[in-house]
Amino acid sequence: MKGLLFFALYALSFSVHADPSLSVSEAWIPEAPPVAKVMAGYLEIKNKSDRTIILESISANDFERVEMHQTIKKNGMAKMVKQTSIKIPAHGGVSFRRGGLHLMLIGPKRKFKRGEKTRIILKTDQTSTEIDLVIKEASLDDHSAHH
Ligand SMILES: [Cu+2]
Repeated sequence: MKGLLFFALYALSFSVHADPSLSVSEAWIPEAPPVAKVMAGYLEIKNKSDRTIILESISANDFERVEMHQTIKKNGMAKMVKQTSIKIPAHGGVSFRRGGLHLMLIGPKRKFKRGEKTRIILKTDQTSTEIDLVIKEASLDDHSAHH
């Protein structure tokens, strides 16, 4: 109950700001063991505008830092490469999903239960957008297997 109240107050402490040219869907985090030092984050971003938007950085209150990673296969090994920025083409989109481009949520500052949300802030070359990621059950092909 105490946790719930904390979570409610926490959620209220933000004012949502969204860039109308971006639409975000399927934003989620696979549930990880409480000892996990890093979690993966997935989302779909659409750019509804007529110009390319550059995603420059991501921040979150619940994590020490958030990185954008690209998983690449080299000599049969999966390797993650940190991305400094991501281009979201005009009238196009970018998918952060398992086995490809993904968010790396590093140093969780609290525990997450299934169904809870955590807010991240996408900073682009135009503005910033706050979105909520939902903690969901991780399926068998969990990203954390390659960490
Ligand atoms: Cu990664």
